[in-house]
Amino acid sequence: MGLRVYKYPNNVQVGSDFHKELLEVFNNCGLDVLKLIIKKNVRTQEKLQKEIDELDKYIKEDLIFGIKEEKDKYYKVRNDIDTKCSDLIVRKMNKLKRDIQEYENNVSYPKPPYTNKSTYGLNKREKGVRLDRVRGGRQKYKRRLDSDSSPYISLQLPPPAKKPLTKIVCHLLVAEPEKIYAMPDPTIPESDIKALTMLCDLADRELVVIIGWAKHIPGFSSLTLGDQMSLLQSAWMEILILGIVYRSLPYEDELVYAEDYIMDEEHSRLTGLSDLYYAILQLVRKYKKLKMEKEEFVTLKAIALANSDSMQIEDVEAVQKLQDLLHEALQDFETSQHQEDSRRVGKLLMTLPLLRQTATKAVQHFYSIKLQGKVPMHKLFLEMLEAKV
Ligand code: 1BA
Repeated sequence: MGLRVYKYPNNVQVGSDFHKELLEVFNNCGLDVLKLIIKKNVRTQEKLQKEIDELDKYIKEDLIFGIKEEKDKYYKVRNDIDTKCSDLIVRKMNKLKRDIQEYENNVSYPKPPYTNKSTYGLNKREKGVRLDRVRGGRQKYKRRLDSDSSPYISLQLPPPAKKPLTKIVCHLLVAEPEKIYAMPDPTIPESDIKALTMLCDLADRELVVIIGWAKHIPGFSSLTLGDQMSLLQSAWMEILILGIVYRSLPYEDELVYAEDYIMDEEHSRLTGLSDLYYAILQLVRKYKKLKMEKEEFVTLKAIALANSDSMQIEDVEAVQKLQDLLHEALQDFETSQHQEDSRRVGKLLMTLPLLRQTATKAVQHFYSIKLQGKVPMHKLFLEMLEAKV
């Protein structure tokens, strides 16, 4: 990152409270710089994405795009670019993980150049090492993690590093969509219709996001368009609900439908959603007990899509391949990150029946709301509801 911003005043005693407090200040400063860089990168990314979308539209509207060979060529080029990008992302993510580990182990910064216990007592070699560290970059520092020179550091040797995440899990983490906000209109009086309208609108917006997200699942875009559609039409509600469940993990008995739209038991009852509330909460409890991690959430979500048991799959083998790929990614993740529990993959997969059952209930409930005709619904949400029943 090159973000280890630090400057030591004179006479800092290694391991002293002051030293520790200083490190905290350095960390906060580095973090703020990082945030700024992320903000800038997001802006650049948005701008570039706009350009890509425009070019993509332009190319697809060109007559040449109607010729199969030309179309294939275009997708091959895009695929190559995606592969290169995802390699890059994996490398960056691994680097970031290493950096995080160093921060966590308090070995991110060189030690202060000298302490008020002057260096007279040290022999030449030790003095040399310290002077090295004054000017030396952190590369030098990293390789000189000798335990004899500082009790402070030697007591905090890093634990054996965990293996890097699999490429697919990294890719899914990066593809994870942004937060959504409901922004309820405060001038409209509260009612069950208002709440249901809000939920359907949120679901519709999140569906657009999910369709974009699915394209980032490695292998999904190479399925036929028909199969992509069939999988989405079977799994959409499971994916929506899993999203709510994951975001509700930090809360007690509340469901996060959007960052600013969190429903508790009473609100759910007043909206006629008690059954759904308890079903989703049961899932939340299961994942809380497992302490589900974000990596597991994103992979499980992709598995729910690939494993949605649509009756209309044309290329069953290709879908099976996608399932195998994602299953393997989850298995690899657990093998490297959770050696303590060899059954963790099974435990995670065994939550999927409850997810399916909950999604089925939700679809039925919202289908009956649609039939009553009192809640306005957007086109995509309606289309999905109709495809499912
Ligand atoms: N889901 C329903 C399903 C899903 C939603 C919206 C999310 C974030 C939350 C209503 C039809 C009904 C059961 N919300 C999320 O997935 C995404 C991002 O920051 C918070 C509404």
